[in-house]
Amino acid sequence: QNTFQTVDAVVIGAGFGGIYAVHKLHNEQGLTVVGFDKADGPGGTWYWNRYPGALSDTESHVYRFSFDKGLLQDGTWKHTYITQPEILEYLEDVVDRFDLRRHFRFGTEVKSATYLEDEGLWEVTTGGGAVYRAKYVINAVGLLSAINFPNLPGIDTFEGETIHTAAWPQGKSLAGRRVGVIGTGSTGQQVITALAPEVEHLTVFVRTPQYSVPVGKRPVTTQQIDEIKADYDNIWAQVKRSGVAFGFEESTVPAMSVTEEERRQVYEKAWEYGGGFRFMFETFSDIATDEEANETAASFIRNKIVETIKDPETARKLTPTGLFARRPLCDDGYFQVFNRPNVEAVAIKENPIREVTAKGVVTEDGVLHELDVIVFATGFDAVDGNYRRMEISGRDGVNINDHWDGQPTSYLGVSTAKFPNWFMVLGPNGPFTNLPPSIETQVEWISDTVAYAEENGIRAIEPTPEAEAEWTETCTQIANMTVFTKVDSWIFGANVPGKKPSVLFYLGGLGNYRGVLDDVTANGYRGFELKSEAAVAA
Ligand code: FAD
Ligand code: NA7
Repeated sequence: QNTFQTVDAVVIGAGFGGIYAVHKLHNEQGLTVVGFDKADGPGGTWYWNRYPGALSDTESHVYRFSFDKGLLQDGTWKHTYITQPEILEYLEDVVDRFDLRRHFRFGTEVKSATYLEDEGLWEVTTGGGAVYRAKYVINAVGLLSAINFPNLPGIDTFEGETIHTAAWPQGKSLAGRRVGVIGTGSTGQQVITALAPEVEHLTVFVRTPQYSVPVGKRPVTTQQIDEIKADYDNIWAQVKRSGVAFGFEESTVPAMSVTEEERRQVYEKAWEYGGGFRFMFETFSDIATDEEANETAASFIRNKIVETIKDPETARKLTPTGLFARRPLCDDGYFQVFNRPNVEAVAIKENPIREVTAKGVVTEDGVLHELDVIVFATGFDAVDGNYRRMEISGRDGVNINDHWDGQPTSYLGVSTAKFPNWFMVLGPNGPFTNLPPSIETQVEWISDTVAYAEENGIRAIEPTPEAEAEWTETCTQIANMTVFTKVDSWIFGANVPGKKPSVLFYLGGLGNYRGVLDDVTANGYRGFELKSEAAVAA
């Protein structure tokens, strides 16, 4: 017979989401909470992604928690964007500031969660065999966290090293080595730009070239930081009523409503200032929704790439075609790197990787690209990936993989039918934004809901299948109004072999999302079924 410990709530994950959830539930509500992370410390994304060049592409002053004024006033940063070591240190400080470390079990993977209907409790087991029972489970397992590691033919025969960017060993340097990088998304661009000056030779395997604009990383003065701190109330209010929550007002001007010359000036200014989301959403109102508008931005970026990369053949390999419709990227000198004599681009759509051998990567043209290290910047099994890696079974023994057969769904991105008292932070069909303010929004909603249940003798709360279907339909309709659905990317789960592409985000913006949550709560948890202790006893 297994012995188990009983707590009020189990929190899975120690990134932004898990840290804040433990703080809310324990420090503010006095519940007993145990948090788990398979990492050996807090930080989540920023614990794992220690690759050279890892940087947030949200500006420093809004890539942080907003919930505590003292924390905001004590915060500081050196540049307009913060690096991985700085974010990790920030999150470690938050954990210590709010005395949260003692609630976490690090180096501990959660293997399963099973709902025990008679007890009204979840039974959670860890990789080490520990068993916990809890009324509530809060999953803060990360949406870009489960690694996508493609299985290239012959990879096991490679005599060099392979490293995924999201499992980068602390302090690992590749200086002086011959390195191949597979993947040119946000991560690939960052690691390529950082590695180029220090490695002996860099081979970049480019499958789909991407649109990218300068990030605009600049030093900041103490005075600039003080001005932001003095204005934080307004800044966060604006972030939380905006769409993408990146700290700027989204444009309301359609691209085709101005002259070509005016458009060029707007893009040029945005290019100079920097920022991927700014370029897509602060310039014009319809780049993400109208193909003609989209093409004006896309062609501007293509021209910049061609101007930047000196060798025309290399420029061709790095220049995207078609819609500018993935998560908008920004970089710190990525295209310039291809002018270096030690950097080479291999276009693997036209010349695919045939196999990996002991010495390196062989492409279809028969060329062996000799390598000491292969870096996989191949991204993530986004959004539902970490859920599907656990054994999760809800009411009536329904497994999450069966419940999500075909498409992962949710009601409001935070809950799903048949899984009572089981909450998700950034679950399927949650908001697509600068994420800390969305994470805070969801954690606050979840902890308020837990408080409501505790105060009102609620034994179980879960959404109705109808409410879940309606939310899925809402998210699908909104996604179909955008250009994002027209290209393959992780935003729709179209980046992992065998994964069925589907709508994974609410693209209606954070302001609207917060309005929906408020409305649901104000209307007696519309769409949820609440079962009281009294009803069960009777
Ligand atoms: P995470 O930080 O991903 O934490 C989840 C944790 O759960 C992980 O530590 C994981 O180990 C743990 N976990 C998962 N499953 C289990 C299990 N079964 N048992 C135990 N532990 C488990 N967002 C932005 O808004 N702006 C950016 O600029 C930005 N840049 C990014 C750059 C990179 C390289 C990456 C990968 C992501 C970036 N993101 C960015 C997204 C980023 O993930 C979020 O901003 C945020 O950090 C997510 O926090 P989280 O707590 O939800 O999840
Ligand atoms: P992404 O954006 O999913 O990029 C992954 C890259 O890896 C992309 O260029 C892929 O090419 C490439 N890839 C993936 N699998 C393969 C295989 N099998 N062969 C060759 N190339 C491959 O992940 P990132 O980590 O860059 O960024 C994800 C998010 O995390 C980002 O938006 C930030 O928010 C942080 P493809 O484009 O699919 O042709």
